[in-house]
Amino acid sequence: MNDLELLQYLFDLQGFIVIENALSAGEVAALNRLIDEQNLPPPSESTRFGSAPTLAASLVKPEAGVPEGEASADQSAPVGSGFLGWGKAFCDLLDHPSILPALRMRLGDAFRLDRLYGMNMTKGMAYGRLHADYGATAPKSGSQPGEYYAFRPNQVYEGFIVVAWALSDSGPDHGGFCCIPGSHKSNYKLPQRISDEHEASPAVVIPAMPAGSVILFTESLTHGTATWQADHVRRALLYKYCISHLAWTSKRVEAPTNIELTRRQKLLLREPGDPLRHFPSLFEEVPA
Ligand SMILES: O=C(O)CCC(=O)C(=O)O
Ligand SMILES: [Fe+2]
Repeated sequence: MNDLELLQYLFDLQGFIVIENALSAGEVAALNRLIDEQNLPPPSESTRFGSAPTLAASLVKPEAGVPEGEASADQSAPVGSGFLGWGKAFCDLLDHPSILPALRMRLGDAFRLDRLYGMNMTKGMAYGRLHADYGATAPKSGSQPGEYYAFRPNQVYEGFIVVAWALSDSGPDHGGFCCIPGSHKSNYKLPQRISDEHEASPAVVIPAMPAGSVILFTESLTHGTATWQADHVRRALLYKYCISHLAWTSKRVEAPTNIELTRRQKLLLREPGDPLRHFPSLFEEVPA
């Protein structure tokens, strides 16, 4: 079984996969250095940083406790391209070789980046109840259970895939990202008993992610954030991708004006369009 087959199987089974050593220690250090240079407000004031796009208020009244506009908690004065403008290293994560084969396997040849933001947390911070954007637990009553995870011949259709890069160690001893493995396929809404005390539920796991790991998860997975228990700061960079015809908001991540992007990186920031008809393949070789 090749690696991709294994990743495909585990992603489908669990709703997420962790790839360790996706970034070298040098890449992690360079990204952390660039973030340090931003003099961000302390995590206690703003859990999120470097968000893009900056979002309009949701048209739908949010359910209590469910994060609404993802940039709403970001006090770091982001601009249209968010942290992409902080350095080439952030742009190179857009189509980093560690994630590209897995993203292509999930989303095909035409996909786009919808939004991004960073997360930092310090000891004792609790943030983020369990939620899922699609399926039975989704806040929108109109979505049918499993609508975004119907299994058709050899393809899985779902909404968004989040790629979250760990820039500091996180895991069961630290807190951070947590989820209910397999919940992307559940036909039942999250029971209130688990929602009320998700950190006490044996159904909820906090995957181990040493710095340099990356997690890919489907937004139909029931997931959230567990209280940060570690002395060091949590740092993660979240990039949210979807098949090219989908969009979450009417706003777009803008290309940074100070960094030259590759052809593929530019394509990832394009307006939505029908895959391979109004949105080109990200993998086509274009003659120079
Ligand atoms: O990485 C985490 O803590 C989860 C973040 C998340 O689910 C969200 O921001 O919607
Ligand atoms: Fe989420």
